[in-house]
Amino acid sequence: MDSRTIARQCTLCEAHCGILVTVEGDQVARIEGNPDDVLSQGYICPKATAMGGLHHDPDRLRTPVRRVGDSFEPIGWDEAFTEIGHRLRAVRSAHGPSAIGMYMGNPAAHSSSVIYGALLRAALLTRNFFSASSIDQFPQEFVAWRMFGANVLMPVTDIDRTDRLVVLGANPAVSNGSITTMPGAKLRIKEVRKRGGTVVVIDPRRTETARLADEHVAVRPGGDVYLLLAMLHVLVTEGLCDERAVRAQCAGWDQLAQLVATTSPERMAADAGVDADTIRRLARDHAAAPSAVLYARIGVCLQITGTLTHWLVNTINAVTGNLDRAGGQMFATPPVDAARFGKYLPMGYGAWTDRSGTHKSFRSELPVTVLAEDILADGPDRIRAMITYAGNPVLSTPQGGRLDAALESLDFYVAVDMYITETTRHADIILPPTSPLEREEINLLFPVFSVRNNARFDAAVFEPPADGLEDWQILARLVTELVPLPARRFTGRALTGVFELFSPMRLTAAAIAAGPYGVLRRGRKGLTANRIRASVGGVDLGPLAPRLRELIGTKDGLVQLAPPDFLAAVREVVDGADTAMAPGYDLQLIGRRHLRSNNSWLHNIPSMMKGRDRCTVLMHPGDATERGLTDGDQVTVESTVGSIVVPVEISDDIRAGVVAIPHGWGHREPGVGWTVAAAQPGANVNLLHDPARTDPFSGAAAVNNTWVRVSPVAG
Ligand SMILES: Nc1nc2c(c(=O)[nH]1)N[C@H]1C(S)=C(S)[C@@H](COP(=O)(O)OP(=O)(O)OC[C@H]3O[C@@H](n4cnc5c(=O)[nH]c(N)nc54)[C@H](O)[C@@H]3O)O[C@H]1N2
Ligand SMILES: Nc1nc2c(c(=O)[nH]1)N[C@H]1C(S)=C(S)[C@@H](COP(=O)(O)OP(=O)(O)OC[C@H]3O[C@@H](n4cnc5c(=O)[nH]c(N)nc54)[C@H](O)[C@@H]3O)O[C@H]1N2
Ligand code: SF4
Ligand SMILES: [Mo]
Repeated sequence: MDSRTIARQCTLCEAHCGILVTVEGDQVARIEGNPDDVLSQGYICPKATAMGGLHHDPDRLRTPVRRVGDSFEPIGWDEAFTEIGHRLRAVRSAHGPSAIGMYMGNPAAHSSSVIYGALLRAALLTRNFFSASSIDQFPQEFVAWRMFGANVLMPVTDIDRTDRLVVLGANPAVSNGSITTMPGAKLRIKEVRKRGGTVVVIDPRRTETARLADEHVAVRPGGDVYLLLAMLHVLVTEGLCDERAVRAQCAGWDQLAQLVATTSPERMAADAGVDADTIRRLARDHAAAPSAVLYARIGVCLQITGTLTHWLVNTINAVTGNLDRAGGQMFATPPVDAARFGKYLPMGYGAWTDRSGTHKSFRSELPVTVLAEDILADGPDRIRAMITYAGNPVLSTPQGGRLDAALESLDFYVAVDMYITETTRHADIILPPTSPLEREEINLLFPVFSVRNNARFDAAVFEPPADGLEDWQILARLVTELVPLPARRFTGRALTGVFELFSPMRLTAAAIAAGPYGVLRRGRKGLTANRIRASVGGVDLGPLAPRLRELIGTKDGLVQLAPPDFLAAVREVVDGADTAMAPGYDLQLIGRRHLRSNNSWLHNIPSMMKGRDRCTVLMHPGDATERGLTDGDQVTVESTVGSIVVPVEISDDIRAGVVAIPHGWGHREPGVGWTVAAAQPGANVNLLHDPARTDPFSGAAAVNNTWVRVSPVAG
């Protein structure tokens, strides 16, 4: 049998590890790490093989399908687009552009088709745009915008050169890093210690990352804001800040110093759940290290204090002189330099609100937690039609369990997805893109957040089927269908022709040529898409270099350490009671991720489902004994808004008083859609999270730190 090996990347998570895909006949025979990859150097995690599983999955849709009752039947592309155009235009002309809502999910960011996602969004002219960003990095973008003047300026953790890595609410040993592309994070963490550096993990659970660290600090869920305020108190009052860096880079020092004058470790210790001596030591060590970096992610981002915590994280890095220097927080110089233009991008903050008037738009979108209500609540301005693209919000977002009913109540719903999922099963029509192994591209986004500057090519492993469409082609056709008749009769075909000329690959090639390494700037030696295509494993573009001055978009060109509304909110948090606490609920629920799982959508790949049940509630032995529970018992986990049943998993890795349940589970009974996942469905933890609990600045869902109670299942 003929056998061939193709180099590309695994596009399942932000690490984008280089892989070598060996194909025998028309089957993926093997997927291995590419030792020549300039960023991942041969590392892959167990999920990489799922790229093959996805491609061959019999449940993956290969043609558009139309819903008939509770099942789906295949239809042709032209028939599908004609019907979609007709239905969407009807909704828009009767109720206006905002009657069509759109949700864009996480995998959209992992292909360059995302350019066309943005185009479709613009063509819709809707105020009701939602994305996975509001259940992910929104607080970090908000902070980047307020501190550095552009939302894309979320700093990268320079893990490969730091002397002290302090990880807060992230588990890169499993997740392989996020808003810092660091494939093989585990090895990089080990390297910090090998070269004499220190690694500290601050997390209510002794995670896989904590096991690699010098020290684990089991903070109370939601305690980080107090911990960081107390660290700042020590840095300021003990004169440990890097005054030169502060003077050169920052504004707001006096207000900041005044704010933290009262947040001593002794005062903050109880709320942080960390003793005062430990906090003092953490602050002193951060200042004393030649370079040090606080790296924070989902565990502190998806909290009601998400914005405040990330502001304090960046502030501590900045005042200790660790912003924009090797070993601290830095900004990459990617081949397409999106960060340089970030400051010109309007954020549309508060340009409109959700229907209840509670949430402001941020970067012209609304938080996804309001989606169900904005469809269901009666009124002329409700959402009547939806487009979802690469998202599964029924499982991934807290909606009080109402999104199923909401999606079912729509006049029309079209999904761009390769599976019938808990979400897309409500669609009238599902449009499946070709498989990731059938597309070629150069990813634009993740080099913006990579630990080393690079450019890498994704080769197509298989020819796409003759009648297959990539995501961008589907999205382009949707844009075309939105053009009003009769104009469309003339422009429809012409537009499709124009879009074909501007494929993401062509646009990327042009942007690279014009970018910081491109031929237009550097002449014949400059970077081209063809050169990237020809380098198996990509082109290394060197270590990150300081560039804050060039990128910063604040009015005075300085890092804003003390936005007045942040200061006011901190005062409230410090003086107020814990608003999360609910009488009768005695455990704090947080999330966790597993190495063989990726949000909601790898549970249909048999190789990812081996081993014991993973959708369990992790509980401290003391808490289990108190409730008379033994390992594996089925328990009911209840919050003020919902309840689910899962098995208990007892472990002293988790702080007493805290429980952890992974998200992305709660699959359907066998029927249409995912057959493998249906055999081990798990339960949907997002039914426990209150959609009303959000970060008040960015609107991001606060899915960490929900008060729950756990009891044995009766009988
Ligand atoms: N409780 C809790 N909830 C969470 C989180 C948490 O920590 N705790 N984490 C949140 C985070 S960080 C994220 S990013 C979100 C994710 O939230 P979502 O993006 O809404 O959900 P996913 O599970 O990633 O679903 C992705 C969907 O895209 C489809 N898909 C995959 N690849 C492609 C492709 O190339 N093209 C198209 N068209 N479709 C594709 C899959 O079939 C699947 O249906 O979940 C969030 N939800
Ligand atoms: N294997 C795998 N990898 C993934 C994904 C996946 O689903 N599976 N998803 C991908 C996506 S979309 C993303 S965004 C990234 C996310 O990447 P990470 O942020 O690294 O992912 P998590 O594992 O959710 O880590 C959050 C950590 O925060 C801790 N935590 C919870 N509450 C608190 C708190 O109050 N304070 C502190 N200090 N810690 C807290 C949790 O115990 C957990 O260890 O991972 C990506 N990589
Ligand atoms: S860490 Fe795993 S899932 Fe993420 S890109 Fe690498 S191989 Fe793929
Ligand atoms: Mo995410």
